[in-house]
Amino acid sequence: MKKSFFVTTPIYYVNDIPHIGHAYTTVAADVLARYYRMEGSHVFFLTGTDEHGQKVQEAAQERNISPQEHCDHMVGRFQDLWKKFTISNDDFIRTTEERHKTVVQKILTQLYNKGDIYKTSYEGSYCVPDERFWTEKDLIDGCCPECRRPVQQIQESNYFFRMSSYHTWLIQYIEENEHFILPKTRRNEILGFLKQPLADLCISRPRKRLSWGIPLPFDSNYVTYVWFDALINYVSTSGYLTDTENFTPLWNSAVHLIGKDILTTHSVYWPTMLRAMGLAPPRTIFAHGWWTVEGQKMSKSLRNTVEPNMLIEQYGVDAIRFFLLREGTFGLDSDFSHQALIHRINSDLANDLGNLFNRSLAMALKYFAGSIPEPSTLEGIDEHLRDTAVQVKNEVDLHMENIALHKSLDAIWKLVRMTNKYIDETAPWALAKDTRQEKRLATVIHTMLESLRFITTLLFPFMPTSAEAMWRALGCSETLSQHTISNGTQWGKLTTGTAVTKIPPLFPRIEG
Ligand code: ME8
Repeated sequence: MKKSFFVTTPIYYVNDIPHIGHAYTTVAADVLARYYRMEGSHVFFLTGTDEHGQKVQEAAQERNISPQEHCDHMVGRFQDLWKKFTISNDDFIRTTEERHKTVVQKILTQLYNKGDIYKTSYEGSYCVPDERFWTEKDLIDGCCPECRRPVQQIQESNYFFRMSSYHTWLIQYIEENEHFILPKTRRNEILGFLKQPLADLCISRPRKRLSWGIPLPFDSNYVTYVWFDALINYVSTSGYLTDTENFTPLWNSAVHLIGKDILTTHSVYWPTMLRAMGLAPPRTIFAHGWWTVEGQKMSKSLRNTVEPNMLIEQYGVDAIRFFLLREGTFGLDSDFSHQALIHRINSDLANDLGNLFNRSLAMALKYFAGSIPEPSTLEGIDEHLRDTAVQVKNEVDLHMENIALHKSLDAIWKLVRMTNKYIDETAPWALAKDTRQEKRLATVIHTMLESLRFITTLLFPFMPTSAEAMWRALGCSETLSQHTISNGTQWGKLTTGTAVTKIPPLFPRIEG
């Protein structure tokens, strides 16, 4: 049976328009999904939108339309952008869909009947924009610790989830499962957080205050708290309660990619909810870092949000996908600037990769009329390049396993640079001047094209459109997406005699 791989992004709020932060997580998930598909796994890649809650209700009111109309309008921005980014998601969940709401209500009923949900009266400081209660000690200067806006004193009856009863279990689970929360710093952060007492979680909102939510099946005066609704998307889409045979292996392989802003909800609320439901936690929660823009927080009020559609138009989709994952360390914060983007494109893509590709094809065309020549015995320098290519493939596998996406790109670039160096050192232009060196020239050209085939295969998850174009230009059969990684990275698979074709530069230099 095929191995399973289930990867998710957060489901994004529809009240915001997508920016590079959202694109970052989604592209990263796409890279993992494409890699595991190529590796031969059964992949389920899920993204979507979070459509309930106060902010959506208010935004719809402002526009004088119904919340559903507002969501229907906004969801297209995400779906269109993911198409432009060549995102290969297998499903797209909207929390307003029936298939989701049914599962949320079933889970609520199950936990209520089990005694894990109870009603009580509660008084506390409430942050309206964040839809969250805070205790007095959480507040900073009397304001919400997250958004720093003033809180309101509210008293009301609500339903609570007995999160506190899973406190000890959660600590033990995190301690015993090193790869559950990654990177390690985030794991330590959560273990630190769990040293404090863990309160029960308020999971309802009175309908008179918030009507745009999923009604509690056992009390129609209330709707579900948006996080209790949203987190369930990960199981409502993957067969929980509907298709156990499919669900179980998928769930055991689940990786949630998230930003560090939603670490607590994912690594405290979610596993305790799952435990109450009788399910194991996902395999891994990976919280990546935060993008700033020219050193500043991205925000609507600063008018500095980076609009991905414009970037794609200006620089090309693969350049942006590449930049997002190459610029920083996956897991730490990164900074966006046009200058940094242009620098990356010019140095890594135009100079290193583009140049390598163009000059290799040009030489195959010039010296062998574009027909891949037959190699003879490899010399030390050829073997060294071959061994590096194989080693790089193994490194990429390891880094993908650890979700160290930047390290995979580092490894691939090691091979790009090594191949450029190989060409400089073997100097095919000099060999071409000496007819006695014809066999050697054939071996050198064959070896560099073989290395390019490796590079192209390994690049596919990151830059699918460019990799496909490179694959075709190398005269390889079918499309790259029809090949497995092991097939594309087997040295010696390049077919002698097939024709390479010259293509326009994939990554033109950007001036200015
Ligand atoms: O939190 N840098 O949705 P959201 C990096 N609906 N990543 C960023 C970013 C930035 N500056 N800004 C946003 C929600 N992100 C909930 C999630 S999941 C069950 C419910 C990315 O629209 C990052 O992945 O606010 C972050 O976690 C997510 O967008 C927040 O998206």
